[in-house]
Amino acid sequence: METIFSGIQPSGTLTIGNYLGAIQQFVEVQKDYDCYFCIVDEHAITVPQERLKLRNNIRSLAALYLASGIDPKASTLFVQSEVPAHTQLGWMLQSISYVGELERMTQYKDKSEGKDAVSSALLTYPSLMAADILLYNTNVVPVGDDQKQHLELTRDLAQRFNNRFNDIFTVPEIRIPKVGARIMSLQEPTKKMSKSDENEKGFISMLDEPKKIEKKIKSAVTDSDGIVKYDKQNKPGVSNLLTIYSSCTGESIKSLEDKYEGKGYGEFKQGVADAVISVLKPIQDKYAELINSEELDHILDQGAEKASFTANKTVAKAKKAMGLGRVKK
Ligand code: ATP
Ligand code: LTN
Repeated sequence: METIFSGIQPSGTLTIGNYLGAIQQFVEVQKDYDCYFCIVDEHAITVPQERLKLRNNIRSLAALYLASGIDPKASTLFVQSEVPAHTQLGWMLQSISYVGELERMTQYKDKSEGKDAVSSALLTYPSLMAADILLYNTNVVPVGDDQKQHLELTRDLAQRFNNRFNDIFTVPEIRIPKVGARIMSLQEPTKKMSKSDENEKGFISMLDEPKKIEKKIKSAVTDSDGIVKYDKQNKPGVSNLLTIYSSCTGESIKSLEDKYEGKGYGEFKQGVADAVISVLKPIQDKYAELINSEELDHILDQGAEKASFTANKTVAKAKKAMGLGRVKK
């Protein structure tokens, strides 16, 4: 069976963008692959975090993964910082990453722009991400569109390591959903929806109450045409809502356009809100059962143990290939 790895940062409550771009495909693939899903808390600290909030976000993210349908019997769910092999291999991969290629990453450019105190970890973030993936001999990495560049770098680093030292890493493939790979902000539909957006109206959190979801969708930026039609260039707001609607219901964009032909945005937005609520409500109910349960800790303990087993083997191979440590006499 082939292996899948993916991670999400506990940097806030997940948005519908994270759900449609990432988690929904995780749930889909888990029966066909050996899956590892990670709460990448060491990535989250590349920008400042408040410790108690971070703690809560880690637990909350674990509960959301499970409430969304990640099955701990089929998949390994764990917290990155509980498996030290990630930072160990991350460091080794930093030693073969070039500053120039790291500086070219758009996520680094976006997150460092205009800031004067940028952590060095924000720059070396992709080397740690490559380690996450390469530790498990991963074949496929399901992510949203924004992670393409990081995945290409991961592939380069794997090949570079294999050529320079020893052929130990599997070069992974990227998997991006056909619809929903890039959900945009409700307020600025040319910008990606992001859980760390300062404007709360720009995103729908997976834990937003139905009333709030409805309100946010009703105040989503559209245009003055009054026509429900997919046209990313000229109608980014309506196109984004169509994408959300289609990913939530499975109905094609074309059939949604037909359904709302001659109808106004009011009715259309109500349809979008209903579709989102019907996806999120059952997840929220499940989440409430899990968040304070011991079962959650048990699942994460077992996940860390299982992940460590595989990851430690890879670290040992990588150390040997690079000449780190000793050979005992
Ligand atoms: P942050 O805003 O804190 O940087 P984020 O919301 O961009 O975080 P991540 O934790 O970086 O989320 O991403 C987790 C997964 O969700 C990744 O696979 C990413 O590609 C996907 N993802 C994030 N935002 C979107 C979006 N707007 N549309 C589709 N997929 C997304
Ligand atoms: N960089 C990703 C999160 C992430 C990840 C990973 C995704 C860290 N490690 C390994 C896939 C595989 C992000 O910002 N969305």
